[in-house]
Amino acid sequence: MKPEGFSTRAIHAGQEPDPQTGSVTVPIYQTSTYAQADIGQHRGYEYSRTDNPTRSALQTALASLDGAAGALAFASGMAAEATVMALFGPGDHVIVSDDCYGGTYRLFERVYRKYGLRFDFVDATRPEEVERVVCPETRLIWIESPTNPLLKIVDIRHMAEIGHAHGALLAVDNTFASPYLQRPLELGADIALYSATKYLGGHSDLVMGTVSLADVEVHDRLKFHQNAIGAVPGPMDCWLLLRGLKTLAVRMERHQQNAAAVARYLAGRTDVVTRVLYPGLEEHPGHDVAARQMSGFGGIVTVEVAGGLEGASRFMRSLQLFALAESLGGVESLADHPAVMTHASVPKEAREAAGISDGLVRLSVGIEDVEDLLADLDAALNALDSRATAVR
Ligand code: P1T
Repeated sequence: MKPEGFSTRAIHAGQEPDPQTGSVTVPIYQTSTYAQADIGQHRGYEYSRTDNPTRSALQTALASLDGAAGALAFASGMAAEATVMALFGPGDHVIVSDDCYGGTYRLFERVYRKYGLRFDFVDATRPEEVERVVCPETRLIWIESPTNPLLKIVDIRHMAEIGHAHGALLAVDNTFASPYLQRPLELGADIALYSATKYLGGHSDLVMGTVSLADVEVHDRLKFHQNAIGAVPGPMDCWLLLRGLKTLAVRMERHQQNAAAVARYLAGRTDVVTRVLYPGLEEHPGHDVAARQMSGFGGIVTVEVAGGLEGASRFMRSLQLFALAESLGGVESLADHPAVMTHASVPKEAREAAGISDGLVRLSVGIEDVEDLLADLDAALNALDSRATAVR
């Protein structure tokens, strides 16, 4: 049989009908423990922190989608990150792409630095910057691509080459692309990590994280830490994520179709829009690399409006369909203000140096009818325009 396609695996991998009842969806094994026939005689399941059948099904599906040796699920994206970082110890050096989720910056700088890890934040879109700081103690290169919130594109294959030449692993936070649009392990990365809260779940109804591993030895070490630390998701959330995965491909197609239309529209509003960031726009500096390593450009568009914080605030308040909220990747459209909301934990100087200005608004373009989304944006920008004109 020829290898199955992405959507087929999303729906079937690890999800065969239940042998006992024929249930076509994986049962929610809402149990903490498992009866043993005799001391130490169990059927692969002893205790649900260690393993749970609903979580096992999910992990099998995730590994299949990423072409991984194995995958592991966690209670949140941050729990996944924290557990990955627990693989490292005092004196280990980590290179991080400078534009990353604010919580990632906070975890590394405010938590793991205390345990003797050293972090260098660099612009990974410039590989020479990574080469400049890499050293014999470098154990990990950590990148996002596209980055949150500036949608910078980092050349994953090139980062893997640099890392491996120095004996370091490459981890890619692939939250923004999802495995449907980009598969970091196929490009040479060792670890692909997700805030599954976003596109994988897709319905803004759960908080979870997942990690896919290229190598079985790294997988086994991370599984040891998953059990030892214990930041695991419950079976109900694993089931919701399994359900979300089944429609990942169709949702991503629609997300990016709508996002491309939104980006094109915003790029035409030069009267009140000062910057539009979307890797699908030819003028985006990462467009060529994105076209090479992704099969589409994703559903996030970041825009800078005139008038700084006041302009952004007026624009966001005027939106009717886009909810003013943190997070992204759900079916409904959301608007986030990185400087005050998701990236407030990044110091102001670091934010500004990276280009996260007060006028910046991150749009998670949902799968609603695109005409309605464009009309909503149009009305909100017009409100901005008339107020700006009135002030003048
Ligand atoms: O929120 P949680 O599931 O713990 O995932 C953290 C995380 C990790 N990586 C990336 C790229 C992320 O965007 C996030 C979470 N981000 C938001 C909540 C946000 O609105 O950007």
